[in-house]
Amino acid sequence: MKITTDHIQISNKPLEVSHAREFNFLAENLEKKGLNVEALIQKLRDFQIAIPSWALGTGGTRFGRFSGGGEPSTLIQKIQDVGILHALNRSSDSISLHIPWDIPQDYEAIRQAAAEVEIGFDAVNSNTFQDQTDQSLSYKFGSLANSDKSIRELAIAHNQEVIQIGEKLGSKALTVWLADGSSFPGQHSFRKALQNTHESLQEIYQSLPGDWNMLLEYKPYEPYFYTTVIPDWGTSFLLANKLGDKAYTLVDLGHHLPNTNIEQIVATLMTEGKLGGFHFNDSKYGDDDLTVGSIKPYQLFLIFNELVMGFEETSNPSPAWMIDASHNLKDPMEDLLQSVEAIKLAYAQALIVDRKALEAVQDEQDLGQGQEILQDAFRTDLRPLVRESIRQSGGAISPIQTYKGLKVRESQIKERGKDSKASGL
Ligand code: RM4
Ligand code: MN
Ligand code: MN
Repeated sequence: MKITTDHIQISNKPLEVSHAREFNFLAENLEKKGLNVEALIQKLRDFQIAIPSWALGTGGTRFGRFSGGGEPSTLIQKIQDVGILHALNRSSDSISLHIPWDIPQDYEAIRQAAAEVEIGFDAVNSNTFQDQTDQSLSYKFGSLANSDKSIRELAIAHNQEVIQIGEKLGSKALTVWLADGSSFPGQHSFRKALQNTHESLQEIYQSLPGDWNMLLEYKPYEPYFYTTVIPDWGTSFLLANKLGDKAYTLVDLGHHLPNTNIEQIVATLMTEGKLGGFHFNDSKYGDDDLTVGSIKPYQLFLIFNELVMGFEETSNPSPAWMIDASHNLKDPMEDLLQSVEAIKLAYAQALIVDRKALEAVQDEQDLGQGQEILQDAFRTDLRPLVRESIRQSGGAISPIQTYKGLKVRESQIKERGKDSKASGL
């Protein structure tokens, strides 16, 4: 199914009057506060969040997987699904591929399919956390960190191949999420594992084209449960620094122990100019990969508050934004639309924070007023502003309502069948 401008116009029609009323009321209030509404809308329109190919199908847990039906079973279908999301909200103009789940067969056809739905290719992701059929050596006990040189070489070669694939599609970054770690004390040497990882990453780094970046994720546990070689932002930052200018730390919201102050991590990384990428999701306990904004919207706002300040006050380059989620109950497409909306809302809230006033109360140590300023922004209902930004970009005033109204999932099931299965997790 392809979403046309007619679809959008017809579904927007009945919403136009009430949307205009809500938006005008909000715009007037924002202008009264001295905010430039047009500029806010432009910033929201420009903010594009990549969709990972693996979030389009139904994920599972280690106990089971319940397919939702109509999943994209080929790369072209995945691209078409991102095209549908982008047509609805004009906010996701790229797809992030995971290799080998998404190895293109016919590059021309893939590039064409993407161009048809006006999307490009975001960072490519390597996978050394699974063994592939016919793989000569196993990653069971690690890949880039493995004590066995030939296994490290295999993992390095895989990452180099991922770069080559990305180059043919126009990607500009390689994201490395290294699962390597240990599940038991004594299983491996921390120092050797880190050293091996550094050396392996160096080799991969040397294969990066001049205009590419390397984004290094971190994660405290899982799939290993005692240690992870890159467990935290500090280790990722250390490696990125050693590697060079093209290496950055990537913050994945689900990759922290509960209650970690992620907004502070963001501030520190931006101060050092090393925040290169961002994976959005929400979590209650661990790497839950839940819908962005569904559990801790205030935390998301505080993170955006730091991001917005970082944009203004540091020279950190604009990070690569991506949703990294896996939905095992909700329709993935609905989940992604909700996630994008939550991200844009948090961004909008951060944009309206009265920064000058906040700085002044910080100097005066007026703690109560500081909270008032932040929460005034957080509690302002900015949904009409986000909707207006999407409408002005040619999208749907209510992307989710339009998605449901057009019965997109039903038509996918008809086209692809009830049991089609997306490659991925
Ligand atoms: C990991 C990590 C990576 C993603 C995989 C599928 O937990 O978040 O970014 O590539 O999951
Ligand atoms: Mn991630
Ligand atoms: Mn993750």
